[in-house]
Formats: sequence, C-alpha cells, structure tokens
Amino acid sequence: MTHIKLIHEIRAVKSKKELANIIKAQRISEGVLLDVLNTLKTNITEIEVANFIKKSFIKYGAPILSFPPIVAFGKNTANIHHEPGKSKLKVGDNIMFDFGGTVNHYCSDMTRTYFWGNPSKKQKKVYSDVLHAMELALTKIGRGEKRAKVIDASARQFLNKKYDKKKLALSEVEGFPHGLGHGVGTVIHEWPNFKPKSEDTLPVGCVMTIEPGIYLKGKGGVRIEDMVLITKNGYKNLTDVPKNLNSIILQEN
Ligand SMILES: [Mn+2]
Repeated sequence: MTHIKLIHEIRAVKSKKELANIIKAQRISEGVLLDVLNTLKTNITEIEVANFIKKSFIKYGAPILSFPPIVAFGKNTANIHHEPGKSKLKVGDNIMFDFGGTVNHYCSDMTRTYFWGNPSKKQKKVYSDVLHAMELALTKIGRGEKRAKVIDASARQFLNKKYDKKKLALSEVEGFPHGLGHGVGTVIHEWPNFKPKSEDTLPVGCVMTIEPGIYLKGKGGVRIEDMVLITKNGYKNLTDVPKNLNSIILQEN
C-alpha cells in the first residue's frame, strides 16, 4: 500500500529556501542574545530585558517575533509559562531566555539558561543533567532514530530517574511538563511533535527543537533548546550558541 502524504507531512519538509529563512532567523536571534547578555546588570527587570529583545529584533530588520519573548529570573524560571514582569535580576539567579524571530514568515526558536554569578552545586548539577538529557536525545537522532516517542523517552527517562516528582514544579508528565520538542516552520509549533505518546515519525528535511528542562518547585528551572535539521542519517544543529556549563556562568563586570 502506498503511503499518501498528508499536508502536514509535506509542510514539515523544508525546501532549501525555507531552511535558509529559518537559519537566517536563528542567526538574528543569536545576535540579539549576544546584545542581551551585554546589557544584563544586577537589578535590571525582566520586562526591561524583554523590551530590549523586541527592540533588537527591529534593529536587525526582523521586527516580527516567533512569539512574545520569555525572560525569567530566579524562581520564575520554574514557571514554563512565565510572562516577563517587574522581577529584578539578583546575584545567584537562574536566567532563562526563550525567544525567536522570523524571516519571510519562517520562525526560529531557542532557549538558553544562564547563571548570574557563581551558581551553587545544585544549580550546576541541574544544568549538567538537562544538558546531558539533550545530548542523549541528540545522540539518538544522530544514530538515525526517527520515532518521536523514542527520542522523547531518551531524554525524559534520564531526568525522570534523577528527579523526584514531588520536587518538580509541575509533574503531570514524568521528567518535564512538556514535550521534548516540536517542528518549526511558518508557525512556531508545527507537526511533528516529540511527546511520550507521539506516534509521529520524523521526515527527512524537517526542523525540530530539542528542549528538555527541569523545573524545581519554588527554586527555579533550567531549559536548553536547540533547533536541528533532521537528515537521512542524523541531524544538523542549526543553533550556534555555546551551552557548556562554563559559557553560561555570567559575572557582572
Ligand atoms: Mn520551542
């Protein structure tokens, strides 16, 4: 029996032109992120940073964002739906940025978590675990795995074993309260989806986010998100921002 391709499957596979737009949107986001990092200072508010992000995208000629930017400091980073508010940046805070821009309607998506000043042992541990979960998922994809739920499980099971559900801010899904990632295109969340029960199979040529996280009740969260192009034998990472522990510890000058 021949497989009839459905519209969402056709849309998921990106042409060279479409991919170039997504990559351009991502490069602009990376420029914005660098500018943001240079603007951070103790006592700056989330809303000030969010406004700076919006202005920077305009400056780079990409005024339409993929979605309203998420900027969270301290314990707000445990809330996956946090809206930037009046919270001020303090030494010892986790900082979470989740934003993306668009180029010719094509979206980018990226999350980075930073530490403002030297992190505690616990903060470092959570960061390293989330990063490791991401690497597990990328390794799976790198070996040619295309089943979304198998890739999701590779990251989720690792974190689920390490983190007691009772300490997590939201525990309706084991490990982390969202999918491991999603397709990206002219809309920010499109087919296919990484979820525990997903029956999706990744088509070659789709662009996916990989975004595991750990969110500790009353403390804070860590999420790291890259965008990858799914290739025949693996993937190509489209995100070009360092994420090793040393590069995410920020010190005020
Ligand atoms: Mn995302």
